Amino acid sequence: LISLAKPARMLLIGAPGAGKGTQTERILNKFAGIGALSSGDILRRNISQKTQIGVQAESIIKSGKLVDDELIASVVKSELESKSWLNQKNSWILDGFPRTEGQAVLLHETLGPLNADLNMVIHLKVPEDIILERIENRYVHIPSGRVYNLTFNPPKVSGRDDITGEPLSKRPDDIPAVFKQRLDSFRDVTEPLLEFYDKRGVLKVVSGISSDIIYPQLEKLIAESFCQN
Ligand code: G5P
Ligand code: MG
Repeated sequence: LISLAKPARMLLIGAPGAGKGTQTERILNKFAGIGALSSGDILRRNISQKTQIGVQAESIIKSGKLVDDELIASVVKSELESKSWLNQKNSWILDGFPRTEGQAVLLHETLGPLNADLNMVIHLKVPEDIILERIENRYVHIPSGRVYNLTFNPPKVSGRDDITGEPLSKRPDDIPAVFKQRLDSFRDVTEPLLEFYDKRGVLKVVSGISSDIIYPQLEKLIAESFCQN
């Protein structure tokens, strides 16, 4: 594992199925001392545990729409608090939050006063026409957020998580009609966020048709930005 010389507070932005979860896992396997939070994983855990937040979010997620900015911002903020990541020292990756300008402003209200704003926002740019196939073949392990694909990275035992052996499930929003709505949300409200972060000088772009092409670009960016003094 490679150590960081400076704290990294990163956000991954990408279309549904672009590989945010996949790349997060690869980064954590390469660099020491980085944590990660996926807003979608937090919501899915809440749904499976039938919490009040889960009950509120379930039908929205199923429809492919976005949950309310204030709701997701407060959920992520309490996760950051409970992990003691609200400081200048810790390094972490946010996967999937913020994904609207409203959410970006809410996060800045939390991090700005701590002098701990995001210092790298990475757009994972993948052609839309190849990602539908990916999510149709996706299976997830809800407790951990680990993600599989029947062709790209199949589980060792069919239908079971590699680490725990627990059953995998299909996400209810991984069907073509809902995927289209998720892509629309991405184009309408998340893509404009790229400009917001570009103006603040923290935006980087990596692109390619496969996660294997994108990952080396990501690794290089992180190594160059955070591993040298
Ligand atoms: P999520 O959970 O954030 P999305 O739609 O943003 O969901 P998703 O679908 O989780 O993003 P990903 O993480 O970018 O995609 O992609 P992934 O899981 O790593 O890869 C997709 C599949 O492709 C996997 O099966 C993987 O194995 C495979 N794969 C990866 N690379 C390759 C490759 O190179 N080749 C091939 N063949 N396969 C590959 O959000 C879900 C919902 O939660 C709510 C919303 O309702 C949202 O729709 N939500 C929020 N609402 C408001 N604000 C927020 N901030 C919210 N966050 C979540
Ligand atoms: Mg994901």
